[in-house]
Amino acid sequence: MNEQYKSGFAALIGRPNVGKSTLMNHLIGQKIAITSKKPQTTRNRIQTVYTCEEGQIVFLDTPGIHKAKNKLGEYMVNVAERTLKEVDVILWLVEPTTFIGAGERHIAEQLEKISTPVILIINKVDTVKKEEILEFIDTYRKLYDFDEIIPCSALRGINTEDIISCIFRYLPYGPQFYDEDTITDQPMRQIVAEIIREKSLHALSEEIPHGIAVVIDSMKERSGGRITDIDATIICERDSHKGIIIGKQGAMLKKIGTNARYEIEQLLEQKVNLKLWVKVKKDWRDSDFLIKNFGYDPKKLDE
Ligand SMILES: Nc1nc2c(ncn2[C@@H]2O[C@H](COP(=O)(O)OP(=O)(O)OP(=O)(O)O)[C@@H](O)[C@H]2O)c(=O)[nH]1
Ligand SMILES: [Mg+2]
Repeated sequence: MNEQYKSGFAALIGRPNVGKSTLMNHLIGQKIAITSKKPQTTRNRIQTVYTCEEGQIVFLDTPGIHKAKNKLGEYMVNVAERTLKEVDVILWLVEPTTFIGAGERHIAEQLEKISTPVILIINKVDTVKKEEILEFIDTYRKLYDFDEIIPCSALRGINTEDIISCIFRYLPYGPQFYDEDTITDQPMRQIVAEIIREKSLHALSEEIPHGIAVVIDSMKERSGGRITDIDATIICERDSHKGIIIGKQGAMLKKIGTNARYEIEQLLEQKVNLKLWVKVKKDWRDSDFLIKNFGYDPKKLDE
């Protein structure tokens, strides 16, 4: 074994909306996980790979840990909490604040049960005064015995290089798991579905976005290879939501489609013909069968 090369797994955990996906995208230098202002954006575990001369870090972005209100929520929290046990180092992201809520205490309790090293990342420091940061560090230090504490801004790229070198300190020597071109384990169809969900999250106001799932019905490259046809369905929970997603004379759906198509074209590096449909599946987030059908399969966690 190469005694210089390090490799291992780093999990990003924390409450919803603290910036886990934003930070992971920033660290690997590519947008793989979708992000939004709305909490509970990430629903599945998303694996990405960072490779450099020193070694390889496999990042696992997880859904925000929260009080689940339905079966989909339970699934999401389960994904996040199970990930804790399977990694070499944990990056726990928090808001820059001196207020520690029940959500943070719950996470601290989970971490007490395991011995994995924990790096506290105080994110979004671009939104606070520099002088305040020491106070935040002091507050969090009382909550848990962290191995390291790093303040940063994932959005502005402040202090994020320190995170990489810090992670390597906690990784074992080991082989390169993936070739250096590998960025993610997410299938292309999945990334495309997520882009459409992200654009829906961005375009729609409160309440509705949480009840949305996106399914790719078909995705085919035309012969000649310069254009891909994609048919996708946005699933929502109520007839009234369907009306809002479609919008006046289809304006909302058109906006979501245009924004998604633009980004999918960048990703696939070719023209895309995107057709979107909207379907109602009442209360799908509480149906074991439907949540599995839409890609949130508890069995997959055992793979
Ligand atoms: N000002 C500021 N905003 C940030 C920073 N990092 C993330 N954000 C914003 O915070 C919001 C949530 O970011 P996400 O990356 O989606 O958060 P998340 O923790 O993955 O959220 P869930 O997937 O819902 O658990 C987005 O609007 C981001 O642009 C930061 O360093 N500074
Ligand atoms: Mg996320």
